[in-house]
Amino acid sequence: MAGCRKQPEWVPEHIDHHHTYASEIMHGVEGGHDGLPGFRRAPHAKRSKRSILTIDDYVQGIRNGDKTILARAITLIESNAEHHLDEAQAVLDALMPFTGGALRIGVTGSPGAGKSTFIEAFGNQLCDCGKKLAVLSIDPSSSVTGGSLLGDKTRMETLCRREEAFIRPSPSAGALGGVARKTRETLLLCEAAGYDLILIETVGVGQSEVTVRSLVDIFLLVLLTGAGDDLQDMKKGVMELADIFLVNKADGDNLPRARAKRADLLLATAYIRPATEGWKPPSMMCSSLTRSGLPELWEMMEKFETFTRQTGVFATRRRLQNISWFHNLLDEIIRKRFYQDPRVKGRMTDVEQAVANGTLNPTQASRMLSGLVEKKSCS
Ligand SMILES: Nc1nc2c(ncn2[C@@H]2O[C@H](COP(=O)(O)OP(=O)(O)OP(=O)(O)O)[C@@H](O)[C@H]2O)c(=O)[nH]1
Ligand SMILES: [Mg+2]
Repeated sequence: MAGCRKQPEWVPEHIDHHHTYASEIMHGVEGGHDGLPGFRRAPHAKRSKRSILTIDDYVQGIRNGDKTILARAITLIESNAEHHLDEAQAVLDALMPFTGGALRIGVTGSPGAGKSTFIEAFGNQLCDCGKKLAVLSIDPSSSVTGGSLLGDKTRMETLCRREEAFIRPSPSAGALGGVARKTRETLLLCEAAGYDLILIETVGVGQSEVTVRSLVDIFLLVLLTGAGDDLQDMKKGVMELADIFLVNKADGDNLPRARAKRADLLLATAYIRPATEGWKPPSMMCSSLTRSGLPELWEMMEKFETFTRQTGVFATRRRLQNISWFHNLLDEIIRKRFYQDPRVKGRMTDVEQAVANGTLNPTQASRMLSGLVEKKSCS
């Protein structure tokens, strides 16, 4: 191997190449691991244990109610990778004829109101009655706390294990618009898989409940008893989204407080504009621990569904939701094309700087940049 020895890299170039040094560098091994002849993965070798699914595998699997395939399809939908987009949309397109059959229920309320515990109890009751249900969640705070998934897994422990139930936590933290789109598409996949009820849980901390309202047929507001959720402080806007008010934790020492809260609600709801035309939102009580009030709640939901189907509000709401979904998708495409346009990209930093320095006002700047793209479409 002596002939293979190289001078160390730090040696100046003019130094005699035959000089010897305390340290020498040897050529590295060539070929594969341990110097064995080069090893290349055979082209047909399996890269992962997960089999690759075709569009048809996804579609058939979901139609057959295969939860593993459903979960993988949702992961595909949630992927932000460009190359997954076409595949995900092909799966969704093929399944669209089988969607729309479920009752979509939104569940919102302040943090700790008992939403997950309620879904666990209510979900079990519905499964006992022969229903199949999927639970999805939108948690805008999950990027901060990171704990919601763990919390929900322990809160929905029995529901998790039931054959008739499918539970999927928040797609991903980040832009709510993106989460909403993914949740909608996930909801459609669950419908194609044959779930009769889709429950979407969200923490009522702002925009997320408006988003959920745009995805569901019926909207439930879960309220805390006692000191929490003071109706005076609660935003009127949030109350105007609800079809049913539910005072949870109506058990034990808390029962008198729950009753008082319900009485307050009855007064407060007399002055709000109902979310659903012709429907006066009822105020109900339940306990997710003792399960009291849950059968009555389901009866009320059935009544709501019958009422809205008869009046046509159900169908109208879904049509309007489809239109707004279409506009959201269109906005997304237009935005993406705009920001990826090479001319916009090329000028963006300069224009931003000019706006920051005050040499260009934001109105001029935005008109100027958007004008670049408009010119393109005219030519
Ligand atoms: N006494 C009583 N406690 C309840 C009831 N429902 C929920 N809790 C308790 O309230 C706490 C919060 O419950 P969760 O179900 O996690 O509440 P959540 O609204 O899902 O909370 P976030 O997802 O964090 O917003 C837990 O300690 C539950 O055990 C109920 O009906 N009665
Ligand atoms: Mg929860």
